[in-house]
Amino acid sequence: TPAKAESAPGIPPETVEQRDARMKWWRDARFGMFIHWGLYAIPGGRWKGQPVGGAGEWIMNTANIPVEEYELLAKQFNPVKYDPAQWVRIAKDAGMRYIVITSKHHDGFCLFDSKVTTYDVVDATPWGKDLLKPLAEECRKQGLHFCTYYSIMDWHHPAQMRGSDRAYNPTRIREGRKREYMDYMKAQLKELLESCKPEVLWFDGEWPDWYTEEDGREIYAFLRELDPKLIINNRVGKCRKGMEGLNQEGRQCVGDFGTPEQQIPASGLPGVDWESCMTMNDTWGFKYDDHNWKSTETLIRNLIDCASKGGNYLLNVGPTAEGEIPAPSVERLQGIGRWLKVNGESIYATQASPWGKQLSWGRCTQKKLDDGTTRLYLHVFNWPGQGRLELPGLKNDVTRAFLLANGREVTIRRDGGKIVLEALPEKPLDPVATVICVDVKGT
Ligand code: FHN
Repeated sequence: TPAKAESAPGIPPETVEQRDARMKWWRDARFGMFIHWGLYAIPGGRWKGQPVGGAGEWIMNTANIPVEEYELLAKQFNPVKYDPAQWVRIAKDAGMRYIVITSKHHDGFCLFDSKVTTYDVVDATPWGKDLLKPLAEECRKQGLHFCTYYSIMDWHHPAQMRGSDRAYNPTRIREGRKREYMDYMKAQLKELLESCKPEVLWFDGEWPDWYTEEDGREIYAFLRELDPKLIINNRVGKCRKGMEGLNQEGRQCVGDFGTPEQQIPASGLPGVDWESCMTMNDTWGFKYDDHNWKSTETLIRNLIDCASKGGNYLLNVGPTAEGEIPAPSVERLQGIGRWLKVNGESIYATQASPWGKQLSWGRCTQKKLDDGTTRLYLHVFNWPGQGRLELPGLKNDVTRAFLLANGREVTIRRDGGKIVLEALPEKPLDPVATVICVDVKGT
């Protein structure tokens, strides 16, 4: 009998092969766009003329805004510059292979047409149209995978009450109303699946105590029954270790991949699917006053770092209330796209580095080629002097080595237990990361 990949109680049984087939596109994709968009983009981190600290999408909580007051923002939400074709084009040109957008964040406001609430973009805003459906259609048209984020914690739903601890603020459930909220979630998730067919359901806000592991299994099983191919992150259940995002050891966890947040694991995690989500500045939702942008170099190296450890990189943008992706984000995405155009082969559909430890000069990914050889992609961050680079502990025969960007061959010399690449150009072809391909026999 084939091994079961997922054996948590209540979860549909699946063989390893079935699971591999279901996860294939996602594992190969390596790079996706996260989009945090909602009413919070209107204040953009300012409330009543005052700057509000923390992430922009948390403003309702951080500024302690009552539901009735926050709700009024919906009347102003009119994203006249929203151009889903352009958003998808920006993601695609950046080399991203999928998009994950907030369908409902912690504030409870829905970007899709929900029949179980009027607190959505269709019923409550001057815009009056579903925002997710056209994006989903554009994704399919331009060949990207469309995915949705959904928050379990909900500061607007009457079954939940915001806590008094404003920094962390898990909600409490009102007496006897848990089932009502579970059914609300299931109704909305079904609506989402039917209206825009997301390929990943990316849960969040699972930490309030009233939400249990068992609830997670119920939601997971419900969704996989509706769409057996769906991929669901581990925040559907209660297994993740804080922002480290990976599952706690020794537990039967629900969910298909781990979710490190604002960090990248220190080393590869054989047999574990994971995706690091990260902001480009210090907020997920748009903030007028956040200019603390990471450099393009950092973002490219983060993507490489994730790939070298067998994970995906989900990079966030926070569009404005009018519907524009901020220019600094677009610039950075263009820079990443330029690098990937030349070096994408070294990222997509690759596996983690064969070297467990980090290498002094950079990172490595690998891929099995059709002829059975393995191609190592050396991502050189620190270009070596004297035109030579040492590869420790490589016992396989090396058949060929060349620079990915221009195909120029590199001299290979065996020196005992290590391989030395020689006659490298004096300067890197790209100072961010120059990729050297090394083809070796076997694995
Ligand atoms: O509280 C949220 C936060 O606003 C944002 O959505 C991130 C994205 O991963 N997740 C939560 C914190 O874990």
